[in-house]
Amino acid sequence: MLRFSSVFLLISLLFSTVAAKTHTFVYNATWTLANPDGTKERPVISFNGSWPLPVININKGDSIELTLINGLGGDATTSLHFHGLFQEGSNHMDGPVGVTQCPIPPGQSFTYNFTVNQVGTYWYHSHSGSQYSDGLRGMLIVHDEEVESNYEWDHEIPLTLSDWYHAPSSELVKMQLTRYNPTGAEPIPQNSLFNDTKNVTVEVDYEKTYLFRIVNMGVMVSQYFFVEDHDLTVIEVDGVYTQPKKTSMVYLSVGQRMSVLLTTKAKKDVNKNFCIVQSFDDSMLDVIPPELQVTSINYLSYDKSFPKPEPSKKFYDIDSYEPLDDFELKPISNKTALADPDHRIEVALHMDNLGDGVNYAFFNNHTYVAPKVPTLLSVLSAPKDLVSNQIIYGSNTNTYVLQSGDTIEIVINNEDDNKHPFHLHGHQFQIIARSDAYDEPHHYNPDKADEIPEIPSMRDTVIVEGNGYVVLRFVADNPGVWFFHCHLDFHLEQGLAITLVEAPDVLQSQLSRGSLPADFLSSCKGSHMPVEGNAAGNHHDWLDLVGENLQPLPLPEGFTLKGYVAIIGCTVIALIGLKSIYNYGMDDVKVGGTGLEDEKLVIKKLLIDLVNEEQSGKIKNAAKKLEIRKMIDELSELDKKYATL
Ligand SMILES: *[C@@H]1O[C@H](CO)[C@@H](O)[C@H](O)[C@H]1NC(C)=O
Ligand SMILES: *[C@@H]1O[C@H](CO)[C@@H](O)[C@H](O)[C@H]1NC(C)=O
Ligand SMILES: *[C@@H]1O[C@H](CO)[C@@H](O)[C@H](O)[C@H]1NC(C)=O
Ligand SMILES: *[C@@H]1O[C@H](CO)[C@@H](O)[C@H](O)[C@H]1NC(C)=O
Ligand SMILES: *[C@@H]1O[C@H](CO)[C@@H](O)[C@H](O)[C@H]1NC(C)=O
Ligand SMILES: *[C@@H]1O[C@H](CO)[C@@H](O)[C@H](O)[C@H]1NC(C)=O
Ligand SMILES: *[C@@H]1O[C@H](CO)[C@@H](O)[C@H](O)[C@H]1NC(C)=O
Ligand SMILES: [Cu+2]
Repeated sequence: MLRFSSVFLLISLLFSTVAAKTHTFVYNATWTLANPDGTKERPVISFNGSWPLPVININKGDSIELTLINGLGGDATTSLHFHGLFQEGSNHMDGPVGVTQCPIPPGQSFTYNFTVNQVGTYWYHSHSGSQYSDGLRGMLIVHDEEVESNYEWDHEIPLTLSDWYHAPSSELVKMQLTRYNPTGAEPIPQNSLFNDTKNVTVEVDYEKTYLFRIVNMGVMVSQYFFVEDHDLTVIEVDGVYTQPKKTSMVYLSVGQRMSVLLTTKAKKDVNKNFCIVQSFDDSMLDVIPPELQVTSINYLSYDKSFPKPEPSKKFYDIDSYEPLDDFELKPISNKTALADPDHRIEVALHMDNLGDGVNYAFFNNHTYVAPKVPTLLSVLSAPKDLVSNQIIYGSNTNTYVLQSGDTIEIVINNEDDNKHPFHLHGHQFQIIARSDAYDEPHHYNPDKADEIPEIPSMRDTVIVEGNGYVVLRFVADNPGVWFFHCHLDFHLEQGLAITLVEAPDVLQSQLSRGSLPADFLSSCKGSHMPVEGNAAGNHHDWLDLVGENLQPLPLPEGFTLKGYVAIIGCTVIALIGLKSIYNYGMDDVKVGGTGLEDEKLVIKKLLIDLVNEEQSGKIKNAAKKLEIRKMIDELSELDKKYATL
């Protein structure tokens, strides 16, 4: 009997380490109040009234069934993206609204149901507008004994960094996308958070190794992280375990993750506690309000009886920081660089104003505008002979159709002064080349660039420096519709995205419309979105895109807001932009003195030009006509309103 039960125990032990588990969660996303930075209570999005949101821990091979109930009230929609997960065979669980799903309408729910065959540090967040800045984000850690056995540690500590805004996401987006912000200055956060709070003390023992799994869950600003007088050893980036790399400091853009080992000192060598330092990358902030704490201090505590450490002056000298260059990290798999690509996508990135005065972001002169039908549903409903035809996905979705098995290269030439953290859904890519920042745009030239590293760094979110470039490669081995976008959420709202329609023919045979879960379709029904047709919702004539969503018209010929700003309103308008962002509440801004006169002039001139354009009879496209009409109406309204001021 005894022998039998020990065999049974052995079998069940074995089973428990290999058997895949299904983790079931039901969460009602609701508003609650929180004050994580200790300076202002604000509404945040909770799960069942609790915030911060839980760290989800699973093992490789496990499944997740997470039911998200939209209990936000009003007309707020939502969705969830599991950042970094490939969603192999479950593209419809990826989360970005308008790309792979319809928004989850108020009162409805959606079950994210998928299996995870990856390892490492991930996170989940709303992929509906900028909503995750309202706190709808949390960590997801995928454990795997096999890969973890390559390293040694005693304790594992999840850690989130983020920026924090006091205004709700809906207001932040309004601040960004307004003609009062012609320079496209991003809203400045009020604070940084460390594990969704501040002033954290991490208690440690002597001579132990700690694994910090770090995620930057912010919406805008990259952060530096280091621990006074302690080395860090990086062993993972974005779900890719690496050959260990020692450094004194790491840097994480929003969306990026890193796992670092920290070995504590021997008792005889310690007579104090130490600072854990996080700093914003201040080069990403257009203005640094005096009350903004750019560098924040937390504590590594060996002994509570030691006094709190005094931060050194050099912690505040961000210009002197020397973080690890992620380009140097080599995957533990030693995967070598992919050979010359079968398909190269080369895009130039720039920011500019369109006719509505708003500052947009462009790839090859096209800003991303979500289609009327989520792109995945266009793939699933398209006739076989048209499914690989890029035209059906619309002229403003920046869609590229990829062939199954091809090696894809994406070249981003950044013609903007800002750096941008780009995230690819559904894949990890190799970083083939990456330039420094420049004052003037430098396009990638393979003949002049450095040699491609033999074993390139791999990850799913990468920074392209201001006026620089980055070159990425991956194999199109995961059929699906994958978004590729700037993770700086305000830039995504400005349209900085492309859509990769990968192996749509294969995708059609893997996933049929009939097999989509009922809650998927009822989200579309509740959001009044069609579930078939091209980007314009047309399923009769698939090549007819009339009525598709289009970007606003350009500024009228000979009129550039930038030029205008330079000539007349330079300081005035630029200041209005920055100041209004800083104070927020854009539509209430009372433009004073010359500012108002400038504004009146801009409106008048735009109005005249648009009316002329409309009456010229040159515009044949029905959607464009409608767009113009709408703008004329809006501008007339404003013109009337301003005439009385
Ligand atoms: C959260 O609320 C939902 C719906 O009210 C309930 O079904 C679920 O069990 C709750 N989950 C937790 C973790 O409390
Ligand atoms: C953190 O510490 C500072 C300085 O002591 C204090 O002003 C602030 O309120 C604290 N914040 C939180 C969230 O505890
Ligand atoms: C979710 O929360 C909202 C707001 O509190 C509530 O009205 C709704 O009944 C909840 N839904 C479920 C299924 O518990
Ligand atoms: C999740 O998917 C699995 C496998 O496809 C299926 O058996 C299960 O019923 C699904 N669960 C839910 C809640 O839809
Ligand atoms: C962060 O919060 C998580 C979840 O509450 C906790 O497990 C972890 O220890 C915290 N990390 C730090 C560095 O305090
Ligand atoms: C990768 O290369 C390193 C150092 O060159 C070596 O120690 C390691 O065993 C290699 N790993 C694999 C999986 O080949
Ligand atoms: C974008 O527009 C500019 C100005 O009209 C033009 O010079 C450039 O060639 C265009 N770029 C692309 C990729 O179409
Ligand atoms: Cu960006």
